This record gives sequence, C-alpha cells and structure tokens, in this order.
Amino acid sequence: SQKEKTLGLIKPDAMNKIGQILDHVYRNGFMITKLKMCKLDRNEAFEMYQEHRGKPFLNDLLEYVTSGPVLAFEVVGQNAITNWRKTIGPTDPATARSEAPNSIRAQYGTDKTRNACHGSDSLTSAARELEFFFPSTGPKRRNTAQLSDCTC
Ligand code: YYY
Ligand code: MG
Repeated sequence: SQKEKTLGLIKPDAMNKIGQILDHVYRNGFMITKLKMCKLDRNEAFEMYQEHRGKPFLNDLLEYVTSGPVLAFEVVGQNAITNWRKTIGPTDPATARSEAPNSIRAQYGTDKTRNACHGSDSLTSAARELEFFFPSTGPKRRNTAQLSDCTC
C-alpha cells in the first residue's frame, strides 16, 4: 500500500453536483490537496486527452469537455490511482449503475460521454495530467494555492 497522487476532474454535466462529489471523495478516505475550476479550450482538451488521438469518440469527448467549466483536483491517498478509479466507477454510467451502484458515475453520470468524473489511469498519466492542471513551474504556477503542507 502506497500513498499516491492522482487527478480528479468533475466534468461539465456534473458541475451542479460539486458538493456531493467532493463529499464522496472525502468519505472514501481521500484528501484533496489542490483544486481549480477552469474552462478548457479545444487545444487544451486535446492535450489533456492526447492518449485518445484517433479514437472514434474523441471529437464528442472534446466537444463535451469544452462545453462548460470543469473542476480539477489533486486526490491523495493510499493507492489513489487505482482506488480513485474504483470510486468513480466504470466508464459507462449504465454499467456503473448495475455493477457499482455507489460509485460517482452511477450516481451522477448521464451516459458514456457525459459520465461526471475523470480519474487518471496510471502513474504516468496521473503525473502528466496533474502537471497539465497544476504546473509546477512557469507563469501559471502562482495561480494555484498549495495545500500539500497542511496538517489535516
Ligand atoms: O478512463 P475512462 O474515463 O473511464 O474511459 P476512457 O476509455 O479513458 O475514455 C475517456 C473518456 O472518453 C470517457 O470518460 C468518456 C469518453 N468515451 C466515450 O465518449 N465513448 C466511449 N466509447 C469511450 C469513452
Ligand atoms: Mg481513461
């Protein structure tokens, strides 16, 4: 068991459920150490989802995720990469509702595209996606409050 960091992202369809979803994060034993609301443009969304280049659903995904604000946050906890994805549930909310009814996607997702929440799928993508939203260097760094040193 290892303390890890991963990216959580509330997608546009679930931005009216921020409170419930963040409560879900804490109830599952995670800590939120960085948090930022932003609206992605298409280039930014493509950078974030570059692993899906060439996939048939990419265009719909980019349209959707740029359709309104999103809330990005750093999730910290034991085996956070795997466990955060379990907390989110399966990609398709319909599957989530039958297989993982307590998951975030089961409760707050609409369909395969509008599925409420994102979680990084590996150590590499967690590091890349966290750096995308919370750059450790450069002019954007000072825009983000760092809670990493808090004692709670
Ligand atoms: O990691 P996860 O979000 O569960 O699924 P991915 O296979 O990485 O796909 C990313 C994103 O793309 C998914 O959350 C919704 C969307 N998507 C889609 O619209 N249609 C699909 N058939 C597969 C994925
Ligand atoms: Mg994925």
